[in-house]
Amino acid sequence: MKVLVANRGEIAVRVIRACREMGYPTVAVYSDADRAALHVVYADEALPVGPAPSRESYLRIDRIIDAAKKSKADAIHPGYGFLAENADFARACRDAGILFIGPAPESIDAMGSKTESRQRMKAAGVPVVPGLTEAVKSFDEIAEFAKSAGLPIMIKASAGGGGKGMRLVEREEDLRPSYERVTSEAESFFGDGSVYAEKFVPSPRHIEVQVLGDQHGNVIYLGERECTLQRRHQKVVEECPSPVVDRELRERLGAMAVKAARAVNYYSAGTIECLMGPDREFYFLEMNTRLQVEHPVTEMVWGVDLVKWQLRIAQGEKLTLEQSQLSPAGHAIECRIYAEDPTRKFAPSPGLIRYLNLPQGPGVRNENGVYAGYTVPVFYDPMLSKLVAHGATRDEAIGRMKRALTEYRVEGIETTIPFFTYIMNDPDFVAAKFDTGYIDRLLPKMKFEHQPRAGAITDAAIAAAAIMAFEDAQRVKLPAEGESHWKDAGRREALR
Ligand code: MV4
Repeated sequence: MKVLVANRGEIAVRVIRACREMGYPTVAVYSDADRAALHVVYADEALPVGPAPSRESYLRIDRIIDAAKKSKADAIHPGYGFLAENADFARACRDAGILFIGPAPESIDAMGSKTESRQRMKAAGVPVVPGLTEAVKSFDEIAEFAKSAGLPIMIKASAGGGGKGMRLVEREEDLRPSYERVTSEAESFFGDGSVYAEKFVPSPRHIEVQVLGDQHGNVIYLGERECTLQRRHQKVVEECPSPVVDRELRERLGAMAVKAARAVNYYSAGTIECLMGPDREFYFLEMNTRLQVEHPVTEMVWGVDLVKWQLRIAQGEKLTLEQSQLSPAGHAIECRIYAEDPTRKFAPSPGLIRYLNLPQGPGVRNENGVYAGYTVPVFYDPMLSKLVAHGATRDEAIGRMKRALTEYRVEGIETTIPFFTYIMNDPDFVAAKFDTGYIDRLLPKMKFEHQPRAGAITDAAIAAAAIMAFEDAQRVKLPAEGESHWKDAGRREALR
């Protein structure tokens, strides 16, 4: 089976690695900005798919399918983002006789709408956040819900997800303006202005459950991930297992997730996102019908290669993993290392990576999309790598992460490495005392030690090397006629 990877960066590299381990040749696709990207270097073949903006390249279904036909690829892995949750893309693959390495388009569709997924989950007996399951026809229905359920409520776009198109309403006078705001945002973001409302869950944690299903009706869960630490709805640190989930709760979460996946005939790797209140009540939020960025923490703890399973499942293989045989071992933490400057409100810091030293050693896994000498382009998400630390306990994983962060060196661009060092040393993080407001409360407190301008160390090293080379050239005398270079060198050595 020849696999085209319809993505870039670290996730394309991750998929190419799984393919190579299984003996499948790979085809990379690249935009004009990505000719020299790492995924292009690692794939067996590479084809261009258009200009730098992803709208004109990585998001072009027609060009990706053409590239697959041209390279005679049998299958396409979409990675995450871009076309990964686009049911039309999954259908286009099906129509072209190409295997889509992911779930059926019908499952993607069912989970793509918040109102439809809430209906299906409710019918299947999966707990959803109390609230409406149909988009409202007018503001009056929102007002009516607010009255019966009580404030605060959240107004959310039916087509939304991942934090886009939603608003918290705490006061009655804000109801109408918020409704109008979410409706117009939903219209412009998703081309679908329909909205609904649900009760607000205060101080929640974001806990998600990994599932794996095959095309024969088998579904298993691989525990949960703690993804509460977010900044502007972007995850920052993820861990497996969640420090607040014990075995009994894990089994209940797992049973819920399997039920949810079965309700949409799910196969491949998928994730059930939940909100969990301080009382540990949990509610289905949405399902991500793809491989997730943070999948490595689950892989490290559950000992399962999720990408290889996606490849097997897509070809119709049966899941041979059995729930009763699976258990978590140890603890894993992931930090998303970004080309952003944490001292300048996380402004993107694209540019040339002049020097790179990646952490290694016991319990460390690095999922990297870049290399020394590579220029981080301005066009895409500036994630450089995912640094994962695994240990027997959470404390050991934190210790390893802190150690790995000290080894990590990136010069030429700014990164979020100092931000993670700060988090790993924060007593509340170490005590696992956090909710979704943690990062916002931490940022104003954060002070970074002064660090030399990125690149300054390299500049100094180059200058020092030039001076030494110059001095060396002055010192070395040509040997006298007939004298051996070796003898001369030996004498100089002896004189030192
Ligand atoms: C909520 C909520 C509280 N109550 N829904 C944010 C992302 C999107 N997937 C759902 N989100 C939330 N929905 C109700 N009914 C709080 C959030 C929320 C949040 C959730 C997970 C992780 C970080 C968050 C940050 C702010 C708000």
